[in-house]
Amino acid sequence: MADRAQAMLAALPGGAQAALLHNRTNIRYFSGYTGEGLALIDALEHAIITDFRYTEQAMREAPAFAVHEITPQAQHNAVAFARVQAAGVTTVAVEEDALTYADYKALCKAMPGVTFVSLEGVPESMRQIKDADEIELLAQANALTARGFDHICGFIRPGLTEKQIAIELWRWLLENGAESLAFDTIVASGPNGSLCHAIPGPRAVRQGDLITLDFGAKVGGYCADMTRTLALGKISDEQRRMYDTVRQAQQLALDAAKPGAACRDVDAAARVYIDAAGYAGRFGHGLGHATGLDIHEDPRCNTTTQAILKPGMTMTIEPGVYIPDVGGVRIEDSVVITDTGCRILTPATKDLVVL
Ligand SMILES: [Mn+2]
Repeated sequence: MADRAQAMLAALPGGAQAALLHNRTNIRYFSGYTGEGLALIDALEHAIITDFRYTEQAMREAPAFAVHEITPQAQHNAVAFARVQAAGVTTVAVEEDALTYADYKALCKAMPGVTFVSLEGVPESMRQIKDADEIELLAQANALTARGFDHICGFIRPGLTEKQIAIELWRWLLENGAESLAFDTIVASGPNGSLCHAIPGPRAVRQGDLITLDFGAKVGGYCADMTRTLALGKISDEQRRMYDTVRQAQQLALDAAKPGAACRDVDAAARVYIDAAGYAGRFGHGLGHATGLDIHEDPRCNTTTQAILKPGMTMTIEPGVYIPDVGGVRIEDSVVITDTGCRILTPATKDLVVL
């Protein structure tokens, strides 16, 4: 992690000699610290600035960082100003998407004479390429998530509500190694399946439903993301055709996901197929996104991105078809881009599971 801070210092834009971080994910990425506060990284010192509630935690989680505790007289920005002056720093880079306008005004007032420049997404760019340790944690998180899918397939039966199914998934994942869930679980049954981000509700699942489950465990801070749509009892020919279409589209996108590929082309590999199958306009979201410490990271695979896939990126591949009043199908794997293609991190079948 010390290497990461050094690498960021070497890449600071605008002549900045220090980075003052507000984004908690970035602070964790560089230091290991997961609590509230600021991180100030310059050539003299790598520091966490926090309050009494978190001091001990910061010292445990970020052994390579100095920990400075604020006082009633010297709050976060004042402590940062003292450290900046000690280091002889005159230009500080900040994350322009992590500060409110009020934060920025307070910072300028507390640090007179200091010039602030944008960090220009340097941490987020670094975070796009995962190292071996990060990929291992993502693999563990996704393997656990896939086991959760096996469990829930043995649990679902007619009469259970979407919410009961979501609670059981949450319970099982937490009892089996997840530190938390990576995001709010989606359980969308029957006609609710056309809502891409449906909130699990009181609807009881029944024979003839397609049920979409989108969920993920968090392990070591890293977020898994998988989706499967399964069938409860006998489904119609049209539901089956939706499933087969999405499955083939997902495979085409997996085949296209390799280093050097334009994310837009990977999206198109699935989208062209879905459109040609008669579902034009029914796949209304992007194909996928990067995952890491945050569930949604850059790059994205969609119709407008300019991004190019590189080895070490971890992406979701998640096409879907959504038809109001009928339902929906989505199939999602998490993958890591390798030197030659991509490796699926989601060890779960994509044959239609019929319960
Ligand atoms: Mn996703």
